Amino acid sequence: MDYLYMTRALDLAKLGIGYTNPNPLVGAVIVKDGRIIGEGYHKKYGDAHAEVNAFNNTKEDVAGATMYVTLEPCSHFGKTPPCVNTIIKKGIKKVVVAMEDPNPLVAGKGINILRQHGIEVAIGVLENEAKKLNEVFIKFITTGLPFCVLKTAMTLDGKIAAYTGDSRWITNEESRHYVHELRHRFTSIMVGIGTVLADDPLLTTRLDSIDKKNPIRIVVDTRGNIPLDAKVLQCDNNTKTIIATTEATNREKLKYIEELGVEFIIVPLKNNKVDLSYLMKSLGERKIDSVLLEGGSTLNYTALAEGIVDKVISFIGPKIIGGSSAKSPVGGRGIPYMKDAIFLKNIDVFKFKDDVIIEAYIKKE
Ligand code: AOF
Ligand code: ZN
Repeated sequence: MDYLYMTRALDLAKLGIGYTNPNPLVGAVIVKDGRIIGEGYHKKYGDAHAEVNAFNNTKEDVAGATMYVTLEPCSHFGKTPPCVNTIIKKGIKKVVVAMEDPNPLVAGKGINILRQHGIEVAIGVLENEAKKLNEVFIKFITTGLPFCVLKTAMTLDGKIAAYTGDSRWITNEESRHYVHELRHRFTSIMVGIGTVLADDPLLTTRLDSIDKKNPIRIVVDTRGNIPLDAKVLQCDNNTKTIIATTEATNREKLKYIEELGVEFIIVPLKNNKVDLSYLMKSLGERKIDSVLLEGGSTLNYTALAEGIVDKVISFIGPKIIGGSSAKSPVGGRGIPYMKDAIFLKNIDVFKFKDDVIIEAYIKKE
């Protein structure tokens, strides 16, 4: 039964996807006499924590009940008072948590306090699932750096466009819908200037439901080559853009871009390009916890070579187009020998109709 209730708590946590960043996705279920008497989840950054919402969503007496929560209850005064205090006060008898809170402010303290107050605590029910759900939070809270996912789409023969440049479409509608869900989920989306010049993309989230969120658009543009009429420079309250550039860019142009409501970050040069590791730190300082990297091939290679990528999501459309000049998802100089390749682990393969999707994590020493 523990698994069943925790599965429910995880499903509740998922309802917060896209709204809680940089805070975690958390769900909680209160069970008494074999019955769920309260449920809650963290709905939005800065709002009440999941545990408090679960208490608020029951009219029954919770004394003696068990609480299932996907993350260790907090013990610190943040935007809200510590959840452990409420759990103790309400007379909860047992707490089942999926994973310890990686937040150094909590990190086991919540569990200890509960135990000191005679509350039984069980840890690790559906731990892997909970960790996967909060992979962004885990990286961000422990390193201050955004979790970076490289998303690519290619034909079966490894091309991202035909030799003419035509690329609409490589993947099917279901795959493209999933990409828009990712855009909703991620705080930012990053492209290189080459992609802006070639495709003039909008990089917004296009999903039917109205309350979907647009990611902050980050354009890596070392020399400030972005055309002033590029679609990504059209900003409003829901669609922000950051240009990551260097001292090489003309100040007047940057001033003009700033007047359009676009922010820019001056980043040092590394090998004549924007230093991506530095950029990641700057984005982290701006509370940007996640980056969906959508290429093109030059930026993808630099990002992989610099070690900023954590995860890869590769879409493969069942088509073949050939052409030795047609580009592949990762370009750049390339790695000279197989032994030096970037290796992947924890490979997951699934399909949307006939498109094959591979999700995997970068192996880091
Ligand atoms: C959440 N929602 O449901 C739980 C959290 O910024 P604060 O003050 O809301 O505190 C955020 C921290 O609280 C977060 O980093 C995590 O350690 C802990 N638990 N946070 O946003 C929740 N349970
Ligand atoms: Zn809390």
